Amino acid sequence: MKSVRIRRINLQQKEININDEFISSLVEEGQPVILENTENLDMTENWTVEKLCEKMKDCNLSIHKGGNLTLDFRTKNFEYANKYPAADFLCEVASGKVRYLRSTGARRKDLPDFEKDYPTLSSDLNLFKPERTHSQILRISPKDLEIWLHYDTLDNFLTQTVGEKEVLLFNPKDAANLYLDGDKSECIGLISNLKENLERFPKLFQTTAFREVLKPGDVLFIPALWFHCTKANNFSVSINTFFKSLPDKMYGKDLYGNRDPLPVEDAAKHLQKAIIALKQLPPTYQHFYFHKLGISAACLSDNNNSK
Ligand SMILES: O=C(O)CCC(=O)C(=O)O
Repeated sequence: MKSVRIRRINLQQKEININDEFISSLVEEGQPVILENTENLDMTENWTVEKLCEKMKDCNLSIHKGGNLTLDFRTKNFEYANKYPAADFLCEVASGKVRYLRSTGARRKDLPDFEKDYPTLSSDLNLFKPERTHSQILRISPKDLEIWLHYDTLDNFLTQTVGEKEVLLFNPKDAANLYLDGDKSECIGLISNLKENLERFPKLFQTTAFREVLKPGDVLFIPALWFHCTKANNFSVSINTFFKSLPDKMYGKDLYGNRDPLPVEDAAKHLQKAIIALKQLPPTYQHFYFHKLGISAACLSDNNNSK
């Protein structure tokens, strides 16, 4: 596995303001980048655990609760707990218990809107909001909590406000070597247990890992479809902003920022029809024509599995 560091841009040195024009240039470039030396995004002093308990005292949260710091969405080694008093959650996180907040909207079907949902926090910082923002999500983790490797279909700014967070990203071009199951990877704990993962999943050797440690005030741009996992080095508070960069008509209703664009869903339906049509033929013809039409063996076995 090749390892490279994620490029950093010092906003003050380069006299850059984060505005929609600058954001468009990042999207066009399509590479992850860390914006550093931002104004008023380091909340180390303002958001100590005690101060957060006070600011969030009226909040009841929906959280992830488990016993293993390496969270795995595929095997669900955690459960969801609702109406969790924020003070209890924060004390447990501070003492290293396996708890994780990925904030939801005010009602479950609402998109998370950090500014509106957490006014006592959002008034503390200068969080920029791209014109085509989809949702803004508050994320709180204990030391050493690692989030599974996955991709999202929206572009994303991950703003680190308290604590340090290690991030590991892969280019979408590496998808074939990342052992995918839907939008998640079978490789779990890539940051904490890289050696074990390389032994079990040898195609990882062919990938290039983009790595860095986010510090309070850093903003990581994660382009759509880039795989990412993160690990908090200590008590961590981040906010991530999903925004759209494709034409509006290409996005369906999507609470989590990971629904495939509508043309992809359309293409998948056509592909299913093609597979069903070819399956009318004897096996020798099937293999010949699947190959000729460039339909991969993976599609074929997916189709077999679903039967
Ligand atoms: O660092 C985290 O808590 C998860 C970040 C993430 O997956 C995202 O912003 O999409």
